[in-house]
Amino acid sequence: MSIAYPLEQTMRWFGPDDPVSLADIRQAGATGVVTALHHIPNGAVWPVAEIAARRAMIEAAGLRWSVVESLPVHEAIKQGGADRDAALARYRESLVNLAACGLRTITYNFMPLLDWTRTDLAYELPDGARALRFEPVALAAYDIHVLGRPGAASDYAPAIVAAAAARFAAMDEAARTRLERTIIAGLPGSEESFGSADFLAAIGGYAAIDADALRRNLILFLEAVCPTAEAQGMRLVIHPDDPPFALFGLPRIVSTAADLAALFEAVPSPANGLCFCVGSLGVRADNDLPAMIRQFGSRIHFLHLRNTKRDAEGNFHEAAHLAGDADMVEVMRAIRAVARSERRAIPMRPDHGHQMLDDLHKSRSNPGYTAIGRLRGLAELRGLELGIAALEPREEALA
Ligand code: CS2
Ligand code: MN
Repeated sequence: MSIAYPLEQTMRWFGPDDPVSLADIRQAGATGVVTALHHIPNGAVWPVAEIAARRAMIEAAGLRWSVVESLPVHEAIKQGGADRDAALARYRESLVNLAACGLRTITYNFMPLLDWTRTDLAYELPDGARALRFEPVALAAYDIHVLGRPGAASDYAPAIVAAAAARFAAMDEAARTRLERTIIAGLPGSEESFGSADFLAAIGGYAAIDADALRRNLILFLEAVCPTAEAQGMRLVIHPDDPPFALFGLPRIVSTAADLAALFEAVPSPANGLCFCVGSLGVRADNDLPAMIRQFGSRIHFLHLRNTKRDAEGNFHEAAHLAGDADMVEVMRAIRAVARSERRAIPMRPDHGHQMLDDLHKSRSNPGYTAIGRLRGLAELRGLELGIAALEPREEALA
């Protein structure tokens, strides 16, 4: 069945070292990949030759390089340090080089120091599959007792502080180290990775940067790069905060509809776009996801369709794609409406998936980025889209 303006089905690929190959991704039914030049240090210019070689490798496997995820924003830009202007100039140069190679949708985030954050990478589900999980008590146990951040305890509710002390006391050295690594050593695709002493020092760099100051730095970044992106016909798409609330006393400013509305109002350029990550935004019960898709539809140029399940204690884990708190049917309906009214094929990816079946026994895998769980997610989402599209009026009737 062919449908009008179908979503472009992609998966993330971490490059030649990824245990999941381009052939695996193609067999999962994706037509595109999203990837980055992960070997280039954060902040350095991406040279045309390297971008072109990577693109050729992807195309030789019968796939398209659909989206760049991510072109990282250096801390000098996030913090507004002395090197900001030089870092902005290098960012623009990378954009021009990417456009020269035909890459026009560029993902980035503006989370201070950390990218996505979890406290457990192998949470066992009732069926034996494993998922990523976040527990505020575990985060507080690390923050207060391992990291020893001054004033940390005042950032948590008293019940969490008490539970964190008990949790810490019950952990042996190996468990403490595992928790430290899980939280700050960098999840796949993260731009930074820390040890606790360095992390504590880096947090100090934000002492004078509150949410308003960080917002100003984001606006300054966009004002500096959007004209270049616009001239090249590119879209920068910001990935929301994951999870969508402050951690370690560091501000987070891309967590809610109000955050996004303020951002698009401040920088109206069409190059100022959004990567709508359902799994990130859906962690907050006060984010009305279908309404946000309707509100920001024209800004959405990339979709992460993943689901999460919250509990009463403020924990969440990554649920099966159609099974969490986000009503994926309503989310997909809202997306289809944007795709049809704007007549465009928006790229999507299932984002993360469960570690399941044979992937539970493989020696090497990236947490969240195993093949089979993402294949399952992609297959479910593809079926959902087809089912919804089958009920839409035919394209001819629209003309
Ligand atoms: C990704 C992020 O794996 C993930 O959860 O969605 O790492 C994302 O690529 C970055 O935040 C975008 O810069
Ligand atoms: Mn995401």
